[in-house]
Amino acid sequence: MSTEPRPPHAELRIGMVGHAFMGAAHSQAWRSAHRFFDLPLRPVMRVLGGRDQQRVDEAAERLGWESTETDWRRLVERDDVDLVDICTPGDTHTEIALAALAAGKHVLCEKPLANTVADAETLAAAAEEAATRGVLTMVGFTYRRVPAIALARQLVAEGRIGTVHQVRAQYLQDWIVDPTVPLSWRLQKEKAGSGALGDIGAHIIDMVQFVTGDAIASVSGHLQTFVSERPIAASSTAGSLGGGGTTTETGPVTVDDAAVFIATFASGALGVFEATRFATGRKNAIRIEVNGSRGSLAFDFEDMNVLHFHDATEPEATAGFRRILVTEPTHPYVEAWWPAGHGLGYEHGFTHQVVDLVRAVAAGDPPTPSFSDGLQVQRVLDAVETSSHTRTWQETTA
Ligand code: SOE
Repeated sequence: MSTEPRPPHAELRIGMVGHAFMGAAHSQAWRSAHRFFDLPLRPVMRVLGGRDQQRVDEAAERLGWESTETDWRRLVERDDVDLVDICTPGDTHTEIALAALAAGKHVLCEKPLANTVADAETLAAAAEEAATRGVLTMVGFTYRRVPAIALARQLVAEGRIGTVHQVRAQYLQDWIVDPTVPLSWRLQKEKAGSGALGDIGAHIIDMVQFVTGDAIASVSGHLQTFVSERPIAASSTAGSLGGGGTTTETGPVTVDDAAVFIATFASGALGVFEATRFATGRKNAIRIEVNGSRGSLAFDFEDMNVLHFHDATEPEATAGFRRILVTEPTHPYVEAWWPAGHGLGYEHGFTHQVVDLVRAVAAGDPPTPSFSDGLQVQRVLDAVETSSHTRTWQETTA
């Protein structure tokens, strides 16, 4: 065995801003991606950003970051950071991402890309300019990288369900049905942009457009707020998904609790969408069904290792939905993990996101979904909101 020291593996040094739920999910991905997948660059968790020194230090210790900053501006300027990962509420995405791109850092930005179409346009333009300098960007629509969803995309692209005619998509949660759940940032328009629509509706818009390879062209929607006043959280750190103490004061909920819309696609296909935080008993159900001329696909995140496939070209006598357990090494992303049948979870989508991003950065190839893809989703969200306010159909084009 050679006694020569091994050359250091080339590194990709990460600076991440935000350390709540998404920060923890992203940290897990940065920690584990290169331990399961063969990556051309080894992610180094260089610095974690957060506003409060004690809290960010504790989070860095727990999540595995080497150092901390309490000012994101210092973090994006640091010479020992190559990529900035933005895991903060939507109202901060634009400023942080623009500063990071200007500083020559690659950017991974949580979804939705921004709170407004105007901001998303600014970001998409900045990303395009940055790409000319070899600086790359990606939006965190992580569910694309659930193996069953990646397989669904493959089957549609291979023509296995023929021409897509109809799609129905639901994202169902119930974490704010209780009216005493505090008024977190996710329920404030100036911070979150919108409610169920942007937070979880954005995911099903991206997933459906990804699986079908088609774009939503027009929408007719309705937004509803069921609980319009909620107790104010005892501290700004009160759980973003409902936990934490409250004060006796209340404040207005300024976003939707539920959003529904019907959509036409560029191809002429038709879609029905529903995003809600009031589906009592549904915790994180993401249900997507795609019907084509030669077959159908159906997925539910509450059974995320499974894809249902109906091949309508099979003889009638034996045709029917078959349950594919998407855990074979031949299925997307699965080979790097466990033996068939052992299954993956929510966190693996984030790991796959890191894997694809690191490979793209190493190759100098633009990753997907791009900021332009994020902008397109933002246009759909905006069209749904305008449709709800004006009671009219809206086009999603610029
Ligand atoms: C909260 O509704 C939330 O955490 C979303 O913000 C995430 O994007 C989704 O993955 C789970 O639910």
